[in-house]
Amino acid sequence: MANATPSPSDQAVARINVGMVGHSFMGAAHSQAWRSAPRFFDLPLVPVMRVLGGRDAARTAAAAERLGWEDHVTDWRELVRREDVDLVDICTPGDSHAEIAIAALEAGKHVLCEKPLANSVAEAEEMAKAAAAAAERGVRAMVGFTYRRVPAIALARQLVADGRLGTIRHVRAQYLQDWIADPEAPLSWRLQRERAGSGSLGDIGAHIIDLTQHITGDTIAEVSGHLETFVKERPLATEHAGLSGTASTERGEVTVDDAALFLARFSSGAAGVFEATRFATGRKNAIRIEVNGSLGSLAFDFEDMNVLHFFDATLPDEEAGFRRILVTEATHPWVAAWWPPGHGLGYEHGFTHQAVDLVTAIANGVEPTPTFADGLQIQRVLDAVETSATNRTWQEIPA
Ligand code: SOE
Repeated sequence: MANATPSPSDQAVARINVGMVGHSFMGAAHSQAWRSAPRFFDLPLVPVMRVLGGRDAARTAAAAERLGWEDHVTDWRELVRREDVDLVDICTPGDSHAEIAIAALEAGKHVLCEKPLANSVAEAEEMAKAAAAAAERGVRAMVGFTYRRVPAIALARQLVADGRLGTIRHVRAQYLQDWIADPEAPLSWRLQRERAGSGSLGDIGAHIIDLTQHITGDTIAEVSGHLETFVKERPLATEHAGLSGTASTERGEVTVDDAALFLARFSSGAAGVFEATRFATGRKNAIRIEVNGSLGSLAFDFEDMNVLHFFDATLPDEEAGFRRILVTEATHPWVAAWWPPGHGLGYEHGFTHQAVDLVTAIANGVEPTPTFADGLQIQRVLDAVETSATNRTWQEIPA
């Protein structure tokens, strides 16, 4: 059952047993989150890293040992059925999200699912339906849009919610990487439509869709998209070798976009420009967001993730200017649990905050966000960008 399981050894500390499926890049990031969350935060439920699932027995055993899981299995169905698993954490490619998440929710397990929620709107709809049914039984589901939980992003959202930017006019968002700029970089699963659903669009474009909607509290109503696949064929990847794998001598077709660009109209009337690419040579993980409102602006770049730039247009012209806020004070969200001011957080901390917020929501019996319904809405935006790019027309996002 999904309820917290009291530890036999210490009835005072409520535990939540986690089973995680997948142990590559995201699996490693989530593992460190489950490990560090109870060590830095006072949690109402202490996660126990009970069992790791992976297809290959030897590799899964090695990963379980390295990442700190008590047990390992090769069949996710067994993991989902296990009585000693309360929460299923899905860190697999998108083609298995729907099946695992729905089975887990039906088995009464809470679910954390990596982004994007699914590979299609149809799958995401099924998942959102399963999550809504599970919520009635107190079983919770959340999508892993971790960048929401970077303190500077939370501060940005707060400034907008407090009205410090006034009416939002412009939203500018870029997610820039370069790990496949080399045409000989291997054809990993992230470059295969049947595994990943789409390319830059779903993998990194989904993040900036989520972030801009999260910061502004607004939703994208309409899009006009353009997708580009610059390199149509690549050497096949040998499995399990980092983000892109190592190259084999055989070649295969790239079936996803390399770059995704789109214009967006937000429900409020704000105008958005979005760019997601893995060909921005020299940009490693640059998530750049700028929002301009009638009373001010804010700007963020993940490559300098502890900083938020804020321009307050209500100040006299002689004093106004972008202010560089170091978001490392104990009064900033989540920061008090970590280091003294100025010592900074990194990529992994967003995952820890995600684990903290998820188990806290479960303990408090409230819905964690982003919900599967939020994930479905983002999936609809992704789908609309693809349709728009194919038809060369603006495309509305269905409500
Ligand atoms: C690869 O582009 C990737 O690992 C994404 O899949 C993640 O969501 C992002 O956090 C970093 O880049």
